[in-house]
Amino acid sequence: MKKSLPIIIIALTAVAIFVAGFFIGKSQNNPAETTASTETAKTAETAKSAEATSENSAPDGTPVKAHGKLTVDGATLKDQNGEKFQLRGVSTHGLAWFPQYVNADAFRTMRDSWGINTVRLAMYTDPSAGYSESIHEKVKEGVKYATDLGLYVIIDWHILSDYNPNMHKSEALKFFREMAGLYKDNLSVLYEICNEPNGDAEWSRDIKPYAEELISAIRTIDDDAIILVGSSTWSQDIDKVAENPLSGVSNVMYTVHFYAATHKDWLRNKVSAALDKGIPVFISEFGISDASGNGALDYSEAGQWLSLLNSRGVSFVIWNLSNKNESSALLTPENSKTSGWAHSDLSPQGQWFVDTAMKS
Ligand code: IDC
Repeated sequence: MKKSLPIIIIALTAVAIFVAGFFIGKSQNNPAETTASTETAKTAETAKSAEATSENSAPDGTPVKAHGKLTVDGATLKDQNGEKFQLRGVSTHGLAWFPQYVNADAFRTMRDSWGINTVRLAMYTDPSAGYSESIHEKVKEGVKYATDLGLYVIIDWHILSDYNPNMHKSEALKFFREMAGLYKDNLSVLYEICNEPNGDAEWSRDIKPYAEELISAIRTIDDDAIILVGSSTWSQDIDKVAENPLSGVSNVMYTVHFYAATHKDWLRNKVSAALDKGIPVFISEFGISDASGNGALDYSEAGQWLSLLNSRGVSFVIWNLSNKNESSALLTPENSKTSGWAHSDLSPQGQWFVDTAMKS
């Protein structure tokens, strides 16, 4: 008994030390584990909220908040929920000629009273049509108003009298690198790289190589925004595009422009055929007058266009937000209000757009 006592004491002490060690270990491990898991949770939370901010910081209740990041799937434009989505909007006139309509109240009026979700900023690119680098500031202003209002916004490199996009390619590259740098994380922005090639500019020979170069320059900076590409004959040759589309690109759509009193079944047929082939078509400019932007409105052809676009979910943007004395202007020439227009301030085309197209 006497001999075994120290052994028992040693054994009990060992057990006590072991048990204490176990609990001390636990109590040391537990906070460490808790801290680690809290840190992980915090990091995840921070990452999530940062993601949420860069992913969708548009104000609640706005189009961009509801639809967020846009993607192209086959011929279809989709929103952040993977749902088919149609942009419906208004193009400015040339920014150098009608800068007064690029203001937050104008965009708010069009969003809230007319129901649009998109504004197109038409920046003519020929110096004779008012282009100089200083006009980039007007584009940035427009993008800011649109973004603040949760609207989508198309940055339009509006070639027209400079009919071949390669004519001002270096300026275009510089411009879109600047824009992509500013807006690569902005969910509102779409880039339109050549409004309407025309004259002898050909899709395969001139426009496609231009588009490849521009798209690659933009993609180096902004890897996923929607890019809109025009075609020859004032963006009517969607059939040529369908024969020889761009390859290895994503989130790219092809524009078709129509003026209902001039462009009828034959152009609608080309649009349908292209869509059937899986070519994503985007109407980034249209009017219901003739192609000059003036003359009588053709409501019946306009109705046929609307049926086609709505049945196929094709986006459309009407020309133009100004009070110029021409029938494609959405405002009457008499009124000089730059926002908050009454119904009577709208031209016949303006009234058709708000009452018919936007309600269709
Ligand atoms: C027109 C404007 C007109 C301007 C003219 C020349 O409505 O006020 O004088 O441009 O710059 C397009 C073009 C678009 C044209 C429009 C109507 O993209 O710039 O605007 N149109 O002609 N393609 C087909 C028609």
